[in-house]
Amino acid sequence: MFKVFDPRQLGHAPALELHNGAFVPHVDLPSRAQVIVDRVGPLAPAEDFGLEPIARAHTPDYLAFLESAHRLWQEAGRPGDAIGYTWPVVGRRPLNLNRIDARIGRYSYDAGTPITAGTWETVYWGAQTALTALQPLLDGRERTAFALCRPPGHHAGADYMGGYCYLNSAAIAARAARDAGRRRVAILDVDYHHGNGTQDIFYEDADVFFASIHGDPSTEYPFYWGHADERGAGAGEGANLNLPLPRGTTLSPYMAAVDTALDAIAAFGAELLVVSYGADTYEGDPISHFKIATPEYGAIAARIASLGLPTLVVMEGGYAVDALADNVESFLSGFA
Ligand code: SP5
Ligand code: ZN
Repeated sequence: MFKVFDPRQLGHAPALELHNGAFVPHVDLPSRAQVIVDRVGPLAPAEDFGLEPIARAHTPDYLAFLESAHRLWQEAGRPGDAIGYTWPVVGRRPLNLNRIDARIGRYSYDAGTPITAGTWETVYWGAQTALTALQPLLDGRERTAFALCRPPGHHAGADYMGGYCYLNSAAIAARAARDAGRRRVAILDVDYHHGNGTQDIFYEDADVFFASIHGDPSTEYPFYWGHADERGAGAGEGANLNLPLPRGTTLSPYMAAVDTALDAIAAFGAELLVVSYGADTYEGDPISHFKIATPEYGAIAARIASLGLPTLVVMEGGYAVDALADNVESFLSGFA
């Protein structure tokens, strides 16, 4: 398995997130990546594919915002991380405002996703990490690859950040695989939280199938996406599959959902698979509520591997840092 990690992803170190009415220490620590590097290495550094493949999944105005936001925040005399406090309600008319607070509100949907001094460099190299890991799958040198991306990406849409995510590395890689000639690409999202950004990016796309297994959004973040009746729209109708599961879900019902998703991906005729892997389905995760045990990740991955598709694993969430290396190692072992 080809594994990629770029150390330029360690610069993003958000201080605080808004949680249950108070600012608390942020859970997406740089150490999340470091403990995985220390276990599953050696990992190759990223090659630089530039902004063009990133701009195939994100809008130019959003990228300009993200690149400049922390500088504008500092120029406004603010200390610390840039974070929003006012958001336009759904349906509000589009306005091109310059005020940094208005721009953050326009391009985000929560207060868990601060922009730090190191955010742009980190997320840029996160996207390059996914693109680098994709290459040997495209030229047939490898069957599986692991992109150790940090921060996660699956909550980021074409023009918004949220859920600790800024650039959607899995979506960028899936689009790059299409652009390289793969006619049909599937994304299987097994993070605890629904991959709303990925769903939005491909919602009307008939050639990228998105399947997600996640905590039921009627009780779980991100609430406004991930319901079972969201099936895609326009040309993409039928190419989106949400499999919400209740708090407390254990391996057996989880694996039944994996089988449902894999059957749909096989029927779709995918030529390449991107897996958004979150280890926050782990029974000890501090912010999530499934009951998957460490050795069970290998069984889940083996089931996914039975599809026989070239597969790119992209790292998403997982916040039990003490168990994270074990969980990732277990998951990757299922592809061996
Ligand atoms: C990629 C990913 O897993 N994003 C998850 C975003 C979840 N944000 C909402 C949950 C807030 C929990 N914050 C807990 C802080 C406790 N110290
Ligand atoms: Zn998650």
